[in-house]
Amino acid sequence: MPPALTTPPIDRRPKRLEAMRDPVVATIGLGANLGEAPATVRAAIASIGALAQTQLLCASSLYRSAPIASSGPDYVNAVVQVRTALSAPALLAELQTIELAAGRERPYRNAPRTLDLDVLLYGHAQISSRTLTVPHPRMQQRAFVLLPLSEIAPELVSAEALQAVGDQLVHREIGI
Ligand code: A4P
Ligand code: MG
Repeated sequence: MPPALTTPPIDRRPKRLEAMRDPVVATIGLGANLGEAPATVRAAIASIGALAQTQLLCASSLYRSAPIASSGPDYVNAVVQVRTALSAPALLAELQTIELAAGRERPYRNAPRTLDLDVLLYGHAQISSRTLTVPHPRMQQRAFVLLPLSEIAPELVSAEALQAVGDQLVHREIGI
């Protein structure tokens, strides 16, 4: 009988390279109500699709709605899904870089903004850190998230959830 092997096989997989993590489908909400909001949202969708290790899977139409718990002009919102090998914090950091490039300022909470990019979902992950909460804690309360999300991923939005925000007026705008 041969002696039992005591040395475990060598794990040659790189441990710390972002590039080697399994891709995840992430859902991102976009919003803007200052400046050329439709153009900004469209450009942001292109920027998200151009992120390293990230592939744009689908993008909703643009939707227009009055500010909710915010102020200023109407918002333009959209939702996209990507397949990404970035970690959730790395994805958030990339989205914040895109926000900054679009002139995002944060004078106070819920201030009008040139561009807001929120990680709505990151696969099935539940994340609760100082800088990141996923699923986004307010997404179920917002028609400007649920309507575009139901357009591109209807399986993620129940009829009950849509009904619960049915009093919020959101217009799908094909041409903007
Ligand atoms: N943070 C934590 N979790 C997340 C996440 N899942 N995605 C942290 C993105 N960021 C997340 O965000 C503040 C901090 O939240 C970040 O530094 C990040 O570490 P922020 O974008 O600077 O601040 P905010 O905009 O005041 O917060 P947030 O969460 O984006 O606001 P909401 O609740 O999304 O509301 N009305 C209409 N019609 N359309 C809109 O798009 N948007 C808001 C913003 C209010 N009313 C609106 C709309
Ligand atoms: Mg935000």
